[in-house]
Amino acid sequence: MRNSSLILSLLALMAMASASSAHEATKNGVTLSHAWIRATPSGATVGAAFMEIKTDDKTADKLIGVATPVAARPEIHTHIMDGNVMKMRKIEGIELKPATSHILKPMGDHLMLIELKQPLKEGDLVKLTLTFEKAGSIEIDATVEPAGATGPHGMDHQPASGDDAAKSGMDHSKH
Ligand SMILES: [Cu+2]
Repeated sequence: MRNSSLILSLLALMAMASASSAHEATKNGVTLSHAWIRATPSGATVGAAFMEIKTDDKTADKLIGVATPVAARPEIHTHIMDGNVMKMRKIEGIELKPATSHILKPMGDHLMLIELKQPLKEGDLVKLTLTFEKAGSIEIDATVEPAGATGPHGMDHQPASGDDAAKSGMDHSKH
């Protein structure tokens, strides 16, 4: 393929650009951002991780796996209604259409970190590696937020692309 070396150098440039911020990572048209995890009490064996997964307008892909040094058995989860009880359930993957923002958030799709090897302490950074069918593996650092947090960095919800600080419910007052 005569274009393959051009594509490779473009990918290398994109990798260099995204390396400057571990809180956002882009590869092959898939961007991960605002990754966070809830702090766990000591003795807890399970944690949950959240973030935004965004595709560009040429990219359809599927999240098919997650790995992290802090848990032996991470899984992709969703919530379903069982009668009128909300339950979470393991799923094999998450389909991503082009130009969409898929939000992993509390009470929605999330990454379940099962068999934690250590408690997750507020302020820690935890590496998550998400594997996509086409884009391959993408690494991002998740910040560990307080146990009751509903969003990253003092926000009251998981921000989506296009949110700015003024609109995103930024709340540093800690009421
Ligand atoms: Cu779960």
